[in-house]
Amino acid sequence: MAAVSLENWEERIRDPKVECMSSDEMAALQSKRLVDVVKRVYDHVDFYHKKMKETGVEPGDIRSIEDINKLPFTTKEDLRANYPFGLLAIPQSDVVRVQGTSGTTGKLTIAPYSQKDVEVWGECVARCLTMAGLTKDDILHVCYGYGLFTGGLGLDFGARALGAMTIPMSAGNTKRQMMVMEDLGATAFACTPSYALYLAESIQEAGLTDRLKIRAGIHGAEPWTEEMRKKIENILHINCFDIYGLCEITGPGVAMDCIHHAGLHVNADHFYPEVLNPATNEACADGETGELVFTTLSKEAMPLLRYRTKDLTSIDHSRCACGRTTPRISKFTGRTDDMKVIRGVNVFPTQVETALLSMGGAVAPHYMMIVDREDNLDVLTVMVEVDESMFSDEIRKLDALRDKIAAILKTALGVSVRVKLVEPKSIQRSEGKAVRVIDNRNL
Ligand code: DLL
Repeated sequence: MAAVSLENWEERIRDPKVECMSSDEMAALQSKRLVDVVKRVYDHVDFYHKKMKETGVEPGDIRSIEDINKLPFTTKEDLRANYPFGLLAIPQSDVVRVQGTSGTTGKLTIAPYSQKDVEVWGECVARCLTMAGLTKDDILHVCYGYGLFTGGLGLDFGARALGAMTIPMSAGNTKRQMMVMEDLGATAFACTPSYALYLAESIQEAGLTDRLKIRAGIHGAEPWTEEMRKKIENILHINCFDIYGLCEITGPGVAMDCIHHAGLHVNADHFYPEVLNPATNEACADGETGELVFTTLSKEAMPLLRYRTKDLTSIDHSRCACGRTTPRISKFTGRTDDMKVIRGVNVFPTQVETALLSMGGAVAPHYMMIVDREDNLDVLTVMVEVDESMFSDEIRKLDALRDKIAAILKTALGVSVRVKLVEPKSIQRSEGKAVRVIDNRNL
């Protein structure tokens, strides 16, 4: 396998007219689309009509993108209250498909799409695949699940728009995944980063690394760290890229990082991003972390105004070294609801991942956090998989390793942690989104 080359990278921009637009041109395009979408939802969606009346804002008050903060927010609870089709802005007969969240938290959230919505979605994913250096000559092996979850079909639509060959493997059966990758000569693969690591280790163990033609990995749907990216890249000698999205806005393809890995480029002509201080709802300055909020600018079936994603990030409006001018959001630290408050300290699973990967090869970055309450005190236990070579070592050495991990985690997180070392491969591998935290506190 060989990494993607940087040669002629600047030529690999799918839609330079949009992706390299000046900020004034982009603002003009966004303003035009915002005025239009606000009018559409006011006229066709009862929920927005009422909400705008309550907020005291009329479509005529929205004249440019700068007026966006006059608009009301939309939350996941609003989507649930209007489940399934209460937020449709077009006749139901013009809906061509419905996608949904992976359903890890609460009731299913669905998102209907018109024919044009599906086309825009495919086009956005095609821009992302181009960012990863893919062309129509590539063969994309998709091991995201196909179904209501947007991962499989989203990558599929993108590869189709690009003209690349798609292998719609869907998730599961790692041995078969490896066999098909080799037989059909896949040059790129797409799956969650946690499954990518598992697959990479399996490829290495099977001695297949040099027999595969993979050059790029496209990973997202869950938070992952730069350290994790480098780990997968080093095992497979490829480049990995971070793709972001959510079914309510348009599955994967909302944003993606380029070869410079300096944040994820948002397809901001279709999805207008704001990063807000969750306590005050004021806009954060560039570089400041806050909640990501999206307004869909071109969506027909279910346009959303100022949708609160609960994802935490910061924004950078400067031009990227790749030549794109689209705003970049930083790699995600997590979601507001992933964050655990443990004895008053905010803890994210990604902090554990970074700390474990900083230790070199002794531990594998497969981990699980368990939060309990004992005698009214929060107790955080981190289960860590020990590397095969360490596990056969004597108990004394394992005790020393456990103490070392506990000390590193305490410094990284700011709270004491109980570390439990477990056998290699004993933490459950997931083919979809990894479950990293079990909270037994019933808060
Ligand atoms: O996870 C869409 C997707 C599929 C994205 C495949 C990328 C690749 P949902 O199931 O609706 O959609 O979950 C959306 O997943 O709000 C984030 O919390 C999280 N998420 C998605 N991509 C990333 C990422 C898909 N690259 C929720 N980094 C979002 C961190 C991500 N978190």
